[in-house]
Amino acid sequence: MVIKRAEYVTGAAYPAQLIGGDTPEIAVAGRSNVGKSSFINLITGNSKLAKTSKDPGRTRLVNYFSVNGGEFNLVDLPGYGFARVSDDEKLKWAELIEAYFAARKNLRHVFLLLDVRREPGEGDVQMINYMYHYAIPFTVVLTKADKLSRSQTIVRRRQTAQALKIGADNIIVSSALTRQGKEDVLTRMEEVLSIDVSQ
Ligand SMILES: Nc1nc2c(ncn2[C@@H]2O[C@H](COP(=O)(O)OP(=O)(O)OP(=O)(O)O)[C@@H](O)[C@H]2O)c(=O)[nH]1
Ligand SMILES: [Mg+2]
Repeated sequence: MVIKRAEYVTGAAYPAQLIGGDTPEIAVAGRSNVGKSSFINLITGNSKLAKTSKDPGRTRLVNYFSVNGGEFNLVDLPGYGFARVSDDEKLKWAELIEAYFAARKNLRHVFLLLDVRREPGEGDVQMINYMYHYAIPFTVVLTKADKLSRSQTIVRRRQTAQALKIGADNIIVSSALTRQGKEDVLTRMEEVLSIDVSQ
């Protein structure tokens, strides 16, 4: 997969604003500050496409990016697990995410991002349960690999696989700084988009 161009399409704050249509979608999910927006910028090769921030909870919208002039949409989902949000906001988040997954017709794959240094949290497990519930295929990505040594990363990858009961081969290690993992993600995207879902 070569991403030649990517443009911001729209951000949905409410379920009614989620976009339909037939364009395949690949979503990026994970807790606040895990590096979702940075991951989208890494994959598209455009460091200014998705807004990144040191302050957790920056992305409150479901943000759509159109790749290669409509080949597919990359979707930046709002992060969870941010302690300093009100119950009202948490509810709004849950409604938006529920509505997103419920109208998941074109959703081909989710990249679930986890910080390589952290144990999967409650929100991560909930997200995985959503994906099993709706039978949405997903790949786990360990972000910020530049923060650990190679050997520490290998250990974290194995531990994460055990904690989530998934194969270690199904986990991609990435870094927005060193661009590690970019090619693996692009290869996976190509695979998931080439699966014939019409039957
Ligand atoms: N060292 C390092 N820092 C990273 C990496 N990816 C993201 N960051 C930093 O982590 C912080 C959060 O990154 P974002 O991409 O904004 O995270 P997000 O998941 O989109 O956050 P929300 O939109 O708030 O949910 C920023 O300060 C980024 O520069 C990485 O691979 N390595
Ligand atoms: Mg973000």
